[in-house]
Amino acid sequence: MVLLGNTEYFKGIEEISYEGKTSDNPLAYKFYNPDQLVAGKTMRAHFKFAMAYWHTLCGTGGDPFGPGTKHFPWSTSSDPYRAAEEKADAAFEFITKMGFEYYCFHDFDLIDEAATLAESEKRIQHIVSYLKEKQSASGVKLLWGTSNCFSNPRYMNGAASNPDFEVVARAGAQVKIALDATIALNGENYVFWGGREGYMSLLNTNMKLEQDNIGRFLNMAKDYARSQGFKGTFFIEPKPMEPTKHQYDFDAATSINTIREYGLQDDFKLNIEVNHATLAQHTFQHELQVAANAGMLGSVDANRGDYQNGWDTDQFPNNFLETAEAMLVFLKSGGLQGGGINFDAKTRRNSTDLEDIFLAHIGGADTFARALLLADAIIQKSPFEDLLGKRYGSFDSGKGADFVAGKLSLTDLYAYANENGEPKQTSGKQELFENILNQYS
Ligand code: XUL
Ligand code: CO
Repeated sequence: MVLLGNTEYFKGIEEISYEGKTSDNPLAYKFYNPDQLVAGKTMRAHFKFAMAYWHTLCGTGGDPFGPGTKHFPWSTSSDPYRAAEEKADAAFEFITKMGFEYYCFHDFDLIDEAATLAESEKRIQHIVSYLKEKQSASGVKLLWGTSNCFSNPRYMNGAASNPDFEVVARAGAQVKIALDATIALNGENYVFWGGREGYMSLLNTNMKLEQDNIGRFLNMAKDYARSQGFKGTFFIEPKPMEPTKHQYDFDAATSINTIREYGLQDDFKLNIEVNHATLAQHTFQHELQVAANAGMLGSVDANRGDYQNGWDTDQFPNNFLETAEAMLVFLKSGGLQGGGINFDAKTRRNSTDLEDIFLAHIGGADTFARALLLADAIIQKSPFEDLLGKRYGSFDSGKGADFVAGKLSLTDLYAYANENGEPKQTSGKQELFENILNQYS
């Protein structure tokens, strides 16, 4: 294992390896076996697991009722440059020990924002060259970069959708710098999550202008990145609410409309986040399927919400049966286009041991691995596909096949229905499908 900085931050924790289901070592994978082939690909290649810089290195557990609880041994220096290097050292030690290959960041997760744009850019450039060295020494890669255009108070009314052009331009400058950083680090993709792109009250909002400005802004960002040689994919990450009441990219279907309306369909796909799906009153698998149907299933932010409340709790995934329903969509639609599984998840405020960060990511990776194995078994061995095929069998031949081929008119349907009388009742068999999921687990 390569340790790149001088300090070891996660002392006593070695590289996490696969020990199988019977292992009682909490710091071992029970299901995630990176080299194991599933449906013709290694688990490593299916998932491209990534660490999220913001939660793992920056989130100390503060909530509206109290400050952070976690005492991270990195970012201790009062010099922002040195503090950022410490954080990068900890990040790469963590990623390497997890056996992950990827990470994701917002610009100012990497290094603190400065008082001026020029100094902020200088800081980003410094940490980017530091990260470049760490990437080449370790083989770790950047899954995607993004810019935080929502935390700074200047963005309280939005970034690209801000009613004030001064702020829109400032956001443009920030995105340019974040794109430069992503490109310099060979980032494979670039994410736009809406942040404060939405509104609280229609009374003070020109919704049409705000949405059109987002369309213009995304096109500018795409054109700039392409002109700089960026070959990767842009992702929109849908979310229905939080921080604004009405987020413009509410869910997958709404975001696909944004992409198509502004002519971005050749360059943009979706990054689907589990907890964002459930906040939109959808399931994760529904959002994956909507994205896949449009050929836009790009990447995943893995986490989970909480059944008893309605906000973005960003917990680590731990329900393999639910995740298996998502992995059925994942496998049947051919996986992710360009992206990976980024753990956009945080340990709970009272999980204060450094070890907990490892346990959480191990649990998340094992949940996805176990779910993938289950989904694969269902597809390969169970009657699931046959049952599904039979349910739609009336479209395989005769008039049903003519209908699918676009050969029938409404009057043809009229004539057919008149001839054939009342359709016979056909059960949807939902419980049978659910039982198969249980049986093969
Ligand atoms: C917010 C969220 C973000 C995006 C990147 O809910 O998920 O962290 O993933 O900006
Ligand atoms: Co996210």
